[in-house]
Amino acid sequence: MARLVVVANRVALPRERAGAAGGLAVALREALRRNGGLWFGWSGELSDQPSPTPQIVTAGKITYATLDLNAEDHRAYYLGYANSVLWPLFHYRLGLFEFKRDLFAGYLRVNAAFAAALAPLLRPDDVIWVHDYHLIPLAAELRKQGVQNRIGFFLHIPFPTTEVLTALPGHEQLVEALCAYDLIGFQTATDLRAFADYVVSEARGDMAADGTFMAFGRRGRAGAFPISIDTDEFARVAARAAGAPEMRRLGESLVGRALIIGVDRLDYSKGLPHRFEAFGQLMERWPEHRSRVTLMQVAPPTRGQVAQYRALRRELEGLAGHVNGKYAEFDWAPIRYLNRSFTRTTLAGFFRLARIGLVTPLRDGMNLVAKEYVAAQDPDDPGVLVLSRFAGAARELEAALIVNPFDIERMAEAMHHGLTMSLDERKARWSQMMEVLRRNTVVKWRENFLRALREDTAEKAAA
Ligand code: ADQ
Repeated sequence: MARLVVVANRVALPRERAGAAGGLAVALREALRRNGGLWFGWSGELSDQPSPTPQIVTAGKITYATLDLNAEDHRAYYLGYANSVLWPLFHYRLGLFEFKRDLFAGYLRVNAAFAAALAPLLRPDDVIWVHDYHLIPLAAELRKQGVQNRIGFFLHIPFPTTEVLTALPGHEQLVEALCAYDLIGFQTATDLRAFADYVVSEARGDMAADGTFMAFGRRGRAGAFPISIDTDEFARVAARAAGAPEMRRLGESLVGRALIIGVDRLDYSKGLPHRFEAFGQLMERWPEHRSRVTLMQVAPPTRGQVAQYRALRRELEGLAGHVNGKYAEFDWAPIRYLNRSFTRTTLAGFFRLARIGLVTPLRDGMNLVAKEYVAAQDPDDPGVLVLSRFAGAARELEAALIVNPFDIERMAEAMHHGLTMSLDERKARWSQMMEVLRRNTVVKWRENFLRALREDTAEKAAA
């Protein structure tokens, strides 16, 4: 079978500890190992004069090829266009996106440089799988380099509706570049529909029911491929973690109080201020929960160089301080707010201890924390997932308590409902969600995507 080439902004290098890699990195590595593979992307390093040829590291059957960025490209491509333009816009935050032409130019420049560095490493029958919004123009740039291989793309974040997307200057150029892929994967049917609408109403193209599209003179296929987790493995890790010293410490510190847990990157898409306010309302409207419930929010800072992220951090510190100042007792603080990360194993253990998993993004491609929380539960005493309707995961985890994160009152009610829910109802809801997660794992996701990408290859060859 053909070699697989994975391209992503960041490369999970082999020196990163096995336990630290998430389910996605593990699933991709497995696929690369199978027939030999190449993982290509940014090294995560900055240098004054980066070499245009990648650094190569080989580990077993996998070759890792990485490029450094210079400070200007990092500013324009990564901090700028990817994270201050596409990220807010694709998460429906028109008020936060800051378009400047030089950022778009930097984005295209880095994509072109990546393509120029990758092209010489490719073999004619390689299948190429590109990941995420940093690299939308990569296929178009590879085509300019004469690359004719099958190239697939998976978008990990939402694809916005046409009205939102057209606010982006140069949206035609971006979507035209996207259409250079042979297969475009989205997280949900909603994202796929948004893309189809753009193709038909803006690009005046065609899209058939099977996802085949014709736009900008290019034919391709698009589909929904909801990403997931390694369900059974995560459940095993959580069960094993239950006996670890951290869990004992957490358990002891709670002295019988119920735990509500939130685990997110510190990002404005995750709806953390709304969540803290809703928790404040829970304390206000149901005083019986005071001194009996603790919200633990784990949120390590990300993208600290972007102003909006610094502002969010300050806002959350203020909100947590406000709720704690109002309701804390000398032996109890309502909110434990931790700006740090934990290992996957420790998080899995925390999830299992928590009566409620609070996953309330304002917009999220999928949200794997929701799935991990469910997988981590004790089948005999499962907790309750409170889940935003705007997370891709809500399409699959219908047995969660689904909330609109803009409706603070309703979120507080959902927490109250979760805290008072009968064991029978908790078990029934959890079993339904677990069934979904056992059916659709990260391995299934990977296989479905690669099958679709390769199927087309076979069809082409037969034609
Ligand atoms: P993220 O926005 O990072 O990912 P999410 O899917 O929730 O969001 O998390 C990805 C992984 O990071 C999970 O395995 C999770 O456990 C881990 N993680 C999150 N917060 C953490 C924390 N505080 N400490 C340690 N680990 C943490 C993007 C999209 C999502 C999409 C994923 C995968 O924004 O919508 O689900 O990619 O496609």
